[in-house]
Amino acid sequence: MGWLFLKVLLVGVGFSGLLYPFVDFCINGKTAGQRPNIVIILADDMGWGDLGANWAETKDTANLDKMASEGMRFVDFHAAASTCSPSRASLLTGRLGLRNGVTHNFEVSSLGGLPLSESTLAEVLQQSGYVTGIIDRMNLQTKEQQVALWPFATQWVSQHWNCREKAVSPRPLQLLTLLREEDDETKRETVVWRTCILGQLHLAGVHGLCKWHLGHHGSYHPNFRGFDYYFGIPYSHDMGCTDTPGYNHPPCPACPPAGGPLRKHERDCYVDVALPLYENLRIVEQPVNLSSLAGKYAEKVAQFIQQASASRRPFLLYVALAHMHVPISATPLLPNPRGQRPYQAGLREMDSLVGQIKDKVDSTAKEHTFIWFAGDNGPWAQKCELAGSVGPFTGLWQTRQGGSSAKQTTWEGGHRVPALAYWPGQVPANVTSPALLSVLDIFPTVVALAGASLPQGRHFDGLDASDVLLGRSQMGHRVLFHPNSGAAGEYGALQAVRLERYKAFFITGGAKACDGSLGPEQRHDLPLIFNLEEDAAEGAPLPRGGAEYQAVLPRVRKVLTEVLQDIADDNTSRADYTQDPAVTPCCNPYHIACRCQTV
Ligand SMILES: [Ca+2]
Repeated sequence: MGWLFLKVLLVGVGFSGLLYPFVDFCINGKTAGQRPNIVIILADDMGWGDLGANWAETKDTANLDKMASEGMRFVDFHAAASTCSPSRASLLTGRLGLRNGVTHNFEVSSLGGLPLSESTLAEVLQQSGYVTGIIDRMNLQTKEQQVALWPFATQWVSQHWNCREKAVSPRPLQLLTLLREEDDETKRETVVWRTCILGQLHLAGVHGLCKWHLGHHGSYHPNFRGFDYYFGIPYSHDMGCTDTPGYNHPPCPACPPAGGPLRKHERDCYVDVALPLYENLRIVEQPVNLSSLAGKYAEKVAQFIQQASASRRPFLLYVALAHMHVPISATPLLPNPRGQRPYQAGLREMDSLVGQIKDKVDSTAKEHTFIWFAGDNGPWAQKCELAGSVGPFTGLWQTRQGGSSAKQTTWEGGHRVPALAYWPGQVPANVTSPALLSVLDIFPTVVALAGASLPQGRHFDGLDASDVLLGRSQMGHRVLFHPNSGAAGEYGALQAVRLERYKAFFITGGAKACDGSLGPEQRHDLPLIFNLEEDAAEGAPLPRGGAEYQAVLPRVRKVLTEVLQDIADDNTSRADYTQDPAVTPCCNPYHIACRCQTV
């Protein structure tokens, strides 16, 4: 076993930086100065009106407002769905949930995640050279061998990765013991290579730092979806107890103390299992300390950007923030002359974190880095004063019927999100773009900017918006489809259609509102059609007998029929939504709330 152990050490040492000058030398000639670094920052449950540059009533986003003045602000930018998992799945695949299979949220005990048949943005950039290709240069294997053995390596790691015993990756000796049972030498090498990367690589080109929420079990973990390094929480931070629960509505209790009794389930609260914080496959803190999470993210981002930019290799950094989802962190509230309201304090904390990321980019790789900031869906209205602002997009027709017109709905308040692009010298400064764009466009646009190729054999719903971003065009989508996300109809079904300035609803329904009301689900064979340019609040649909309605109706029906046919002809995936309590992340099953801390 001596040779194998030496290789483990060699790879580990290489990734930890001691062989870095050698690796750097090998790679620079190929990529230096040619392709931009990409930073994608995704805010959670942030309202369109939570961005001061969008909505003057908001005074808590000084850093984001500055980024808007130095870059491009999109005022008609949309989530790909109006709830977490499907919106994120579409960001990473460029495809609607009907194609990629993710139509609603995954749970703490979900066995599945984003289907493995889908290619993620990270995987595409990894294959195009954004991953360093260090292994080739270490002469462990050819790329073809790695690819051929990848399914085996993935399967092996998922079989041997036991969350209750932490990961195998930081334990090379344990790994070697397990590997003794594998006869095939090449397979052994692949596993060693892969697990070393997952456990040791801190200098990789593709970096995920985030709330993932696309499956955490086995092969669905981000480390197996193209991210060489992962630091973050596996799902929303209200899906597990913590010691500092922060602000929620209704409030949730802290995790039970050591030796405490099991408590009764409380409605809308997870009380039995603590929220984990991962570094790669390993749980490094459970429960996560929400008060220090933003600081940890800032530290990891700065570390990564510093190391990656020093190498002059292009990198992808995906930062999916916990902000502005509830619970709002109990961080000591930042000074606020207008009072100490938790949501506004949380907004300022998020703004400060984004400012720190931008400052780090500016001081290290300003001319070579493209930052794209966007929201994943609108505010969660049932959280009352802990929900954000929809700005002018109040969804009046729906709120008159009862229920909310924000998160989980296809009304503008749930679907239209803040978005900014920043790249000094490339993206024009202080420009407001009215182009109709979407989170779906991030995938094809970033692939184009990176000089990579779209995966073959599937259709995409996003478009390459690089001409818009670079100030060469105002042309966004003519048509955009909004999938149902929990408030009405079947999950993922396309029953709201955006066509230029018009929007048609074939189904309506309100999400749970602050007052507890739920708008009734209503189907409209003759759709409600709104003219958003004249009626941003979606208060009064066009009269069905009017000429404008009659002109728009056949066009809407035509594009809807066309997209459904296109999806029927496409290679589509199906997500596994089954649950098994055994896959609940738990670093210490002997503690009632799975408590541990290793950092
Ligand atoms: Ca969300």
